[in-house]
Amino acid sequence: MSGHGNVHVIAVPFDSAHRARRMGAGPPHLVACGLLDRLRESRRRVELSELAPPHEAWVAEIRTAFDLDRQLAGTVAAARTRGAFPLTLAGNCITSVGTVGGLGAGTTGVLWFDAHGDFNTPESTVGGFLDGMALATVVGRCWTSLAASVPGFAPVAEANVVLVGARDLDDAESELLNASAVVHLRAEEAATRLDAELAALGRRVDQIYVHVDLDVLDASEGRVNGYSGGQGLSRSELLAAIESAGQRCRVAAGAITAYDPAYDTDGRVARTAIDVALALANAGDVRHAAQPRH
Ligand SMILES: [Mn+2]
Repeated sequence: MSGHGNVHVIAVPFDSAHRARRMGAGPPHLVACGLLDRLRESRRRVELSELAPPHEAWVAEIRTAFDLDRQLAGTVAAARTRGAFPLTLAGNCITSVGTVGGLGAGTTGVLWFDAHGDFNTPESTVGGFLDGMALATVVGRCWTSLAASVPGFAPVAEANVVLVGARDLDDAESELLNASAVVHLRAEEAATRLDAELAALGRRVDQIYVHVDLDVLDASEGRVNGYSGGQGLSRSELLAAIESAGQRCRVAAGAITAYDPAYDTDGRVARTAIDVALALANAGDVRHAAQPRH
């Protein structure tokens, strides 16, 4: 088979239940900037779906997030059944619960790029933003009943999570993270330590989900959203890290989240996001190419 597998791009253009507002505007903007065309340049078949909450549903931040996650899990699972690589474009990081659910059975690891820990719980949060609890939800620390309603979802073992680039942590969140088994690499440690961590992760799990909250990027690479800043990864470090994930692990799905085009006044972040999409698809291809040897 050819090295380039098909890709199913799944747009979830919501931020806190608002469609196409703030970071919810990111997915349609990236599509308008040519993300699908870029993936098609390597002769992939690329499909696009856009998710929306059920018409009759009352809209509320938490409820709607999990409505979307339930749909996303089904769409991701269907893409995998067809042999396509699921690539989620989302406003919010809480979509990670749906994407992980769609990967279903098997041991799943997570490589999570983010300026933030997303490791608050309903008890520790002072901001009340559901996305600040996204990784904590993925590992089963909170919203456990709602997460259990997402088809295929099972909490990811904390030891199988590698968090890269988080530098903007609340005090209580920082304590929770330090006491957890999550592998946390600062941006400046990625170049020297990430490859070995991924090699070890690849031996522990069947597959990984690669979550790219674009605000992991260093401030010098552009402004990603209203929460971004501080010392993060350069564009080239981020792309190299995703490539290394593809070599060390079976990358089963990817996501690009938290991009608010209103902050990206010179369009640099959009160009980087499209490079990241291609890097994720390529990392997924390594899995396809490697399959016959398993
Ligand atoms: Mn995040």
